[in-house]
Amino acid sequence: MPERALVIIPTYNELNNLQLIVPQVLEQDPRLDVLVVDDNSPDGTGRVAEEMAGTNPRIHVLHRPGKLGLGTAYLAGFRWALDRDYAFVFEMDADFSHDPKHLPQFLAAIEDADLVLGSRYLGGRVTVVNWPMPRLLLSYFANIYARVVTGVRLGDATGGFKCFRRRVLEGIDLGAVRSNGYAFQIEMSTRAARRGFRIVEIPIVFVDRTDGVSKMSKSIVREAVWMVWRLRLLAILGRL
Ligand SMILES: Nc1nc2c(ncn2[C@@H]2O[C@H](COP(=O)(O)OP(=O)(O)OP(=O)(O)O)[C@@H](O)[C@H]2O)c(=O)[nH]1
Ligand SMILES: [Mg+2]
Repeated sequence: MPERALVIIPTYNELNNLQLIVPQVLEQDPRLDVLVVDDNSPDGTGRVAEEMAGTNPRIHVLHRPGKLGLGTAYLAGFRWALDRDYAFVFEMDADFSHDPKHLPQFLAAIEDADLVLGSRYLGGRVTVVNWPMPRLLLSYFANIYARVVTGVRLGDATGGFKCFRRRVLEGIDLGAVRSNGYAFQIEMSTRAARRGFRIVEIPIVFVDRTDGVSKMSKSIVREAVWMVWRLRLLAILGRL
């Protein structure tokens, strides 16, 4: 039996994107399944996901009653995956910022790693397309800030295109994970690093969304500013 991989795609109003991206994900590798975690999107994304799942056994859907945030959507997806026999679990956005064509590179890299991060800032290069300069600067300096405060040296700690080996999700105390926005990405990778898991970064080209609207907010940034200090404190206390 080949080891199977689950691609978790959280959605909130991603109707057009989701219909296009799911088939593109599945065609990258026969080992891949998709789990859509939809938060009762007003645009009907959840209903369409359900229809897609009805026609293809590789597509699955989790419905939540309302917009509860990215972090808890992934945590629900991780638990769903751990209840089944997936060897690898991906995080991926629905909005085509994460190109499905990178998926085979993740699958190759995870052979020698516990966690593979798709990185926009690697080897002094910035591989982000179409972001306005303020957004790019925020992301770039957020990464430097996170690196300094957490002490974990990652090129792209806030990125959301990643692949976990099953044992990482089993090894992290998922019930203790608090952050819900970008901080969630920093928290998961920091916890994995502190637990001694082997993290490998691969370069990805990140393209700004062309359809739908961003769910980025000031409160998401604020959460990340404070969360890194919490992670530092927990590390000092030996509780990561
Ligand atoms: N289920 C669920 N999905 C969410 C939530 N917030 C964002 N998402 C999804 O998570 C993915 C990333 O969200 P985006 O809005 O693209 O956030 P972002 O990538 O940080 O922002 P942009 O770069 O501006 O697109 C997308 O697939 C969203 O639909 C949420 O509260 N619940
Ligand atoms: Mg996005």
